[in-house]
Amino acid sequence: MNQSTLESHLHDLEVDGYTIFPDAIDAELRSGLLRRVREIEEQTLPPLEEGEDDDDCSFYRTGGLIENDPIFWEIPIHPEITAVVEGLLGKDFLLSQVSAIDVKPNTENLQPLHPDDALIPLVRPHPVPIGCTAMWCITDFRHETGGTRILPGSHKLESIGTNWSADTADEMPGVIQPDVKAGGIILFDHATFHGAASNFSGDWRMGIQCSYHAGWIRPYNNWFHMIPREEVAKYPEPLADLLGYKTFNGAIGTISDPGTNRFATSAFRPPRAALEEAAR
Ligand SMILES: O=C(O)CCC(=O)C(=O)O
Repeated sequence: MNQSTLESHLHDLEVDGYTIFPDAIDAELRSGLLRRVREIEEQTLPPLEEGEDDDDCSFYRTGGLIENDPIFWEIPIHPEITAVVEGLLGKDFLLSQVSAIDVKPNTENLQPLHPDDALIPLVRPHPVPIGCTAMWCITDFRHETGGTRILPGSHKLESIGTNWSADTADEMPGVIQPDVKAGGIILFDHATFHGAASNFSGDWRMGIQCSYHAGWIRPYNNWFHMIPREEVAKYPEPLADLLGYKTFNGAIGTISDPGTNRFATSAFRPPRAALEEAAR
């Protein structure tokens, strides 16, 4: 990506709280992702329990993608997206969470507008961006299909002047639903209010949400528990880095050696050492 495109995405994120990358997903990769998520849904969706009705749920969410199949490794390390994420969050940012969201056809699904950093106890607006989400549009995203709703500029607001988890927040003026063709990616600041929407079409609407955090904030997922080191040792290095096998600013996230050392600096090893040991 050239410098002016990078700057233009960063400008959109700064002003509107989101930016769009049309045609950002390779067509073969996109159809592979669609196929694989659908297979996982079929294989892992639990049977309905007594009294449960599948019609009562409006979308399926699929987690554990990275560890499920190497096809998903491409997502967090997408070169254009990560260049912009680094511009937004700074060096040494981390992968926070990856999951697929498949919204059913002809379904009401007004997920309350929310910021993805709602659980972080910092006052709004934040002095610096602390996280962002890349929504991979695996199928078409638009009003009819239940494309993600976004309140532009809301990352700069202290609040949106209403109880945002109440239904009334969904009627807020200014909320948009960007028209993004399958293969595009919407990147938004975690502080930007957004939410899934009703799907009026006869087709499923699939997105894969890939979320990142600044390197000094704890990610949503605990990758160290989710993926054994022996597996991570086989991952591409940039992906292992994103899971936390690198330091922030050279010091945060290191491995302390047990025992006494003469010099404090010699007591720490980079987290990558754990992968090298696992691979041996
Ligand atoms: O699927 C969407 O359009 C948005 C989903 C979302 O914001 C969420 O699950 O947090």
